[in-house]
Amino acid sequence: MHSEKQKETNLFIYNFMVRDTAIFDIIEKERQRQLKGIELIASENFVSDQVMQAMGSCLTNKYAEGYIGHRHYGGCEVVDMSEGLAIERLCKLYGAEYANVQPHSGAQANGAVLLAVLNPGDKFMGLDLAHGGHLSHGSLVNTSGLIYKPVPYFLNKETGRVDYDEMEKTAKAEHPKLIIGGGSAYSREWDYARMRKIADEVGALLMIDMAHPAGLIAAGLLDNPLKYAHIVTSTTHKTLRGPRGGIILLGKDFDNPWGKVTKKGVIRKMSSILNSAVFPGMQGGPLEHVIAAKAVAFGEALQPEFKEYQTQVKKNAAVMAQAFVDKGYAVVSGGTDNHSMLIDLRPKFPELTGKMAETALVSADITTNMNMVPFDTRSAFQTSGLRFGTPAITTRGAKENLMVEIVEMIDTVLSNPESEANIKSVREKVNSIMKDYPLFAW
Ligand code: DSN
Repeated sequence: MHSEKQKETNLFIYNFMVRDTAIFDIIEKERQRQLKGIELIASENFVSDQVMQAMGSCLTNKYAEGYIGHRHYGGCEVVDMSEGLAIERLCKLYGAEYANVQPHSGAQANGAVLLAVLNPGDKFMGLDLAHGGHLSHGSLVNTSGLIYKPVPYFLNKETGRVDYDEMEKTAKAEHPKLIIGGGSAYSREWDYARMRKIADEVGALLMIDMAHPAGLIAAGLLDNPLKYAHIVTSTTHKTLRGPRGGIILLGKDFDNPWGKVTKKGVIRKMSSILNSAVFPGMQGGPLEHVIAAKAVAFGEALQPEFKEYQTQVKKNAAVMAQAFVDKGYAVVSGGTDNHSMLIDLRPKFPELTGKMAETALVSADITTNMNMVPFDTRSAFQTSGLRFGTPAITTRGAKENLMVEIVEMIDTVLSNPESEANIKSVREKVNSIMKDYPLFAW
């Protein structure tokens, strides 16, 4: 028989020895999937080991509702330092004077902005989801569409680019309080100056969601929306290559008096309104371990190597889009200015849905996602398109030559998507190639 003391000791040792194999075996499976496959989802990336270490740190244990120096919990002096560093680095990266690094995601960041600048039922404009917009820019199944009144704008059918003339007409007819630019499946540079002009003409605020190209913008390879927009939001995990999360920045009109007037007649600054919209408006406690990981990622993005990486992301995307065109695929808008591209499968494979294509490619260890294309004739559950992006594969060291080879393999799969033998031979090739592209230093 063990004494009570011995039992306690045993229990203590047991807690340290018994591994939760149920979950850690699953994590290992995912690690292997990431290692052996070609990752082409435009919104994904592979973070550095330091970013992962910060996310897995003891900072996850800390509650810190509130903001630096004004928390609702004791013991926040240390997390105040890492949150401060995250804000300082982020502002330096984009030339901002205000940043909020607490949003748990891009959708939360966007939700907070809507909460800050709109009242329920107010009109705002965003790019239609099927034309490359985002769920949180006015989809009727999202709070943005459930609480407020979205008025979509669209791409031009001929050019596959945002139709700014139509946007202007709609804005003048509808008088939205806010216009949102940016999207999830739009491969072209935005005309922020034109959007700001339209917004000014109708008395609307301009918000740019730069989640997708944020890394390219940080590296100076695309125009910086902070020069034009009142408010800029982003995620931190796409081209920016940080942990999953969101951010909000104020643009060039930093704290001009377009804030709300309180009942006491005081004009509240927009920075203060946005902070209140994030907490306590949208969220409770910030994820301080993720905020520390954001700080690490922003620090990495300030290094010269980050610009080299982003330059390669952009080059790889241009070569990949051209390789698709050369193989007879319809690339929406004919190409890309950023890291992503949208393929309309209908001209080349009229019977092949995005869903079928995604499934066949995933079986060959090439990961992408089905996507609606502008003027799609199929539903969001089938779609006629595929979206591709180069941030993740470029992190693994891929250069232009591999892009051409990847498109060759994608074409082989899609030309015969029901053949197991065809898929197997591509998968073996993919797995063999990826052995030469390291991931996870540890
Ligand atoms: N779901 C993301 C994407 O894949 O683009 C956007 O938030």
